Amino acid sequence: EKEIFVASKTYCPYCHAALNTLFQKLNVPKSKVLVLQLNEMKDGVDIQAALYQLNGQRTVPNIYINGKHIGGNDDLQELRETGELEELLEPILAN
Ligand code: GSH
Repeated sequence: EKEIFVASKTYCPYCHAALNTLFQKLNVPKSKVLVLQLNEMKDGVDIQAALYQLNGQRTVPNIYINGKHIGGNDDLQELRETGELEELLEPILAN
């Protein structure tokens, strides 16, 4: 079951940083994260437009954790610094 969603682009350094934080630094299993590489998808532009309608964010990475919109990489890193990210990830890493 995927509890984290990351709309990404393969060439986006902020996406690389966000995915590196999740997978390398925080050891989130790949099985818990749905990563869509929008630039490789036929409907990627439409998905990005739909995300903008949902959360007002135009850029990637566009991150959700347990259905909660987190924002981009800068938002993710800020949550990490305050310790809130570890809290959000706790139930995901526990099972
Ligand atoms: N402050 C944002 C973050 O930390 O996530 C920066 C994200 C950003 O600028 N992403 C670029 C983007 O989405 C790609 S590297 N550009 C518009 C687009 O690709 O449609």
